Amino acid sequence: MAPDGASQAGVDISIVVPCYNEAANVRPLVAALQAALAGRRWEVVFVDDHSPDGTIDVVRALAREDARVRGMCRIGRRGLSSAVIEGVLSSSAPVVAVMDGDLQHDESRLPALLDAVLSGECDLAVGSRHVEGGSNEGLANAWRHALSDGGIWLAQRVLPVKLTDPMSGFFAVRQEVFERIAPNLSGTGFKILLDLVLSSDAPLRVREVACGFRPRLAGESKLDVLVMLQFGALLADKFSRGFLPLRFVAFGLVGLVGVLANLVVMQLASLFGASFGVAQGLGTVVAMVLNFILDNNFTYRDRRLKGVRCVQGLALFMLVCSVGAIANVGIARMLYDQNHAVNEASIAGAVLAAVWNYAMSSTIVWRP
Ligand SMILES: Nc1nc2c(ncn2[C@@H]2O[C@H](COP(=O)(O)OP(=O)(O)O)[C@@H](O)[C@H]2O)c(=O)[nH]1
Ligand SMILES: [Mg+2]
Repeated sequence: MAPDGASQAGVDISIVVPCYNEAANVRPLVAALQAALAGRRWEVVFVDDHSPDGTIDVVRALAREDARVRGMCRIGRRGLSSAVIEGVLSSSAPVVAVMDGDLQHDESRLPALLDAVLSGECDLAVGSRHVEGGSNEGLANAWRHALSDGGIWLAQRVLPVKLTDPMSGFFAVRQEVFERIAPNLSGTGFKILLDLVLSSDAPLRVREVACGFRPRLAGESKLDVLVMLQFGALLADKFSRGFLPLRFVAFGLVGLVGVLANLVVMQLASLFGASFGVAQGLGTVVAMVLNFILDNNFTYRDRRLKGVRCVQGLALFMLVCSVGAIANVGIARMLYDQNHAVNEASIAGAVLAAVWNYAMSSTIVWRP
């Protein structure tokens, strides 16, 4: 007997839907799920990153009418993969499916995906556009097709299991399997399936189910150049077995851009007759501001600072980098005094400053 007020049992299936600016698609998606999952005990969890179009309000309104609908709203965070992770971890169902919120995934394939996992046949069932019967016609243009094919080719070089569509965002997985792998996930970017397969200690038992990929119902795609860079970084991270954390690689690349900017500005300032001290000061400030902007939009995109917090962050970042620069010069000077090796001394100083800047940025400027 269930206690007073409790329903008889929970659900068998959770559908996790990451969404950003999908207000117009929420109701049509729930209607589509209702039809596709008739006769099953299911729930849908929308994970929204505080979309400006009020996606979460539409979800809440629906949830008041239908107990199978849940919404999670994350403030000050962005990211498809991390949204999926939090949605799946919020589920108590034995099997969880992940699908996009724009109706690009064909919900009529959901039962096949779910049954493959529910039957115990596999741990993970993936909706594939590239097995017999699947299709990819919803991709917007030839450029998106080329990107998708290139990404798949690259991903297949590192995969421990055979997947014809490792970039798919449509899959079902045993919840406990996901939960076991969750601590190893990188969680950044768009490619949670790839992350999942690459982060599992033992190869997963996988099945593929042919799936169509329709054009988006409403709104626009959020895939952009930064998302693609994050994909490259995810592969680098997994290739190096976590030795090179994603963020540190990004932070280092941004740092190199800063060094270049510093040199260019110094040259220009000298051309216009500035003294060495003024030129160096100007170059340093420009490099710091540029680095802050790039790090805020790329390296720490999921913790992006806005408004007043952005200004405060910039001030703190400049302070941190100044301490780093002083330490850099100090260490280089000290080592140089000891053994007069100019290159080694300056490299050691630069590495120390980079590690310091990174550690401080990750903990106090862009706080987790
Ligand atoms: N919560 C959350 N969802 C996102 C984010 N970016 C994309 N999505 C959702 O992830 C799904 C796939 O994104 P979409 O832009 O359609 O990618 P595309 O199909 O590859 O063009 C959609 O439901 C988006 O609303 C994000 O930063 N946070
Ligand atoms: Mg889409």
